[in-house]
Amino acid sequence: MPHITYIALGTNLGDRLENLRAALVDFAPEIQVLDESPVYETEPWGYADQPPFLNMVVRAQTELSPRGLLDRLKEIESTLGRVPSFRYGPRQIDLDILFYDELVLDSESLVVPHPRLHERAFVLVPLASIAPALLHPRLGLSVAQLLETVDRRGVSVFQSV
Ligand code: PH2
Ligand code: MG
Ligand code: MG
Repeated sequence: MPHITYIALGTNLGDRLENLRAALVDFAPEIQVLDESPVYETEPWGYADQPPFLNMVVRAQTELSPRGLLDRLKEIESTLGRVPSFRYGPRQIDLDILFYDELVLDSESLVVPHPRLHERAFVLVPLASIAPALLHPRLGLSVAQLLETVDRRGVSVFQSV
């Protein structure tokens, strides 16, 4: 049974557009991209003294389990040269599971929906461009409603791919 998942991509080191493109190429064949947001340039959140990010969100289909998907995303991150950094620090590529069907999961290694997505304009702006009506299964609010609660300054369209 295929599952629908939303994945956030972020990068602020190296050739940022190329990092996004390379990650999308590596998603195949297990993670089939169904829809892509534009690419946004975003001010760093959480730790200010680092280069600006490029962020985007995709809707994808997969037969992988949540854990299998997480492992595959971690594998792609290391293939693309991600090296360990500190919390909220700079990174070559970051691939985060935002939603997985209507799953609500709290485990030590994986929390779905992503626990901070509703606070982050750099996630909500791209997400709202492809799925404004999507309901957050824990908060019971749509992505468009969540977007109204955050400060969108510092998030601007970089390009549509
Ligand atoms: N990722 C972080 C920390 N801060 N800021 C922006 N603008 N975009 C990100 O993807 C991002 C961040 C850690 O995951
Ligand atoms: Mg992240
Ligand atoms: Mg991550």
